[in-house]
Amino acid sequence: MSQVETKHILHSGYFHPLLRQWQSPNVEITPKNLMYPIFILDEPNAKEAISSMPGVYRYGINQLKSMLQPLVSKGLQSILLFGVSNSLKKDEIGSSADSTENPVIRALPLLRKWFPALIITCDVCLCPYTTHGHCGILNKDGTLNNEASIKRIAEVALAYAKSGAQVVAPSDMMDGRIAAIKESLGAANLYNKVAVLSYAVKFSSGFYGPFRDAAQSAPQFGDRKCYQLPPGSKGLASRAAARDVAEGADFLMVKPGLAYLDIVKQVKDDHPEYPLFIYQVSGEYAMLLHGAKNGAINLEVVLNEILMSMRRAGADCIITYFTPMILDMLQPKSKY
Ligand code: PB1
Repeated sequence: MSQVETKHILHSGYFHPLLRQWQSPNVEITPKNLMYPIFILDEPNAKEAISSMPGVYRYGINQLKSMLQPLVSKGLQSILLFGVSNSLKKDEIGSSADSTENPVIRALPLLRKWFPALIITCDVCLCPYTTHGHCGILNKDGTLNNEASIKRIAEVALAYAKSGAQVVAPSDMMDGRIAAIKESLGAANLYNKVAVLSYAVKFSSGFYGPFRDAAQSAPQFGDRKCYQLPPGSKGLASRAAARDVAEGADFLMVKPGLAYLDIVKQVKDDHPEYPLFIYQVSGEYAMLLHGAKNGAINLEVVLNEILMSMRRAGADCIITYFTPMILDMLQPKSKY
């Protein structure tokens, strides 16, 4: 256990040029303000379309380099990995989350080799790998076993860190998982190599449906209302952000995005010294796409307005499935 108080650990928040840029917020949209979520499937050559998210795919490892190269050439600087498994066994504790067969574990060293300048963030959760589909470990009565969950989440975060992730992002919403992850990173002497992006303020929302289809991660019974925040609670949002700051998070996140811009402003006003991420989730992505397809909106114009609202509310980085389209929008326009 490191002798330094985890919240006094600053090096983990700026050991890389991109992280240092994140510590210096601006309002315009540039590639540094974008993080691209990517689904990695445990079928090496697969490229599976996701019907609920047109334009978004599950990629096998052998598809990643050719998919990412053009985006990196256009300025892509950070990605967020989600593992999806068609064949890995699911069990009560999500053993496949950090198995050597896990597609994220297998992709990390390759991605670090192919794209040395890219910041690779890994979502850390058990839901894609548990038989019950919840984000933590359950007691026999179906309630959450929080202590067992945060121990397991810290193990998975450490496995991704050791495999090459420069940022780990626990989306599980268990109480105390940030301190557990920081302690495991400290014990492995990884404080100045791996940052923690906390999904600190994540609400129980109707906007996650397409993702759960994409990641095959829906709860098999009940819901996530006992661990994701109640949609109407500013108070819990404030307390969750303050708690994760105290436990040593390097970056904070509000999720979903559009319906929670007031919370984005609240969190940024409360913690201006922390880079703040906002996640434009799958339901927001699908809603805009279908609206544009049906002629209700001009997608580029409305997307630009939403991105600016997110930056204006205080978000420093936007996690969005529209990243490839935004990178194209940011390309210098040809004069001819
Ligand atoms: O795009 C999205 O909808 C993101 C969904 C999100 C991923 N971090 C979670 C929401 C959910 O399914 O409850 C996954 C939870 N680990």
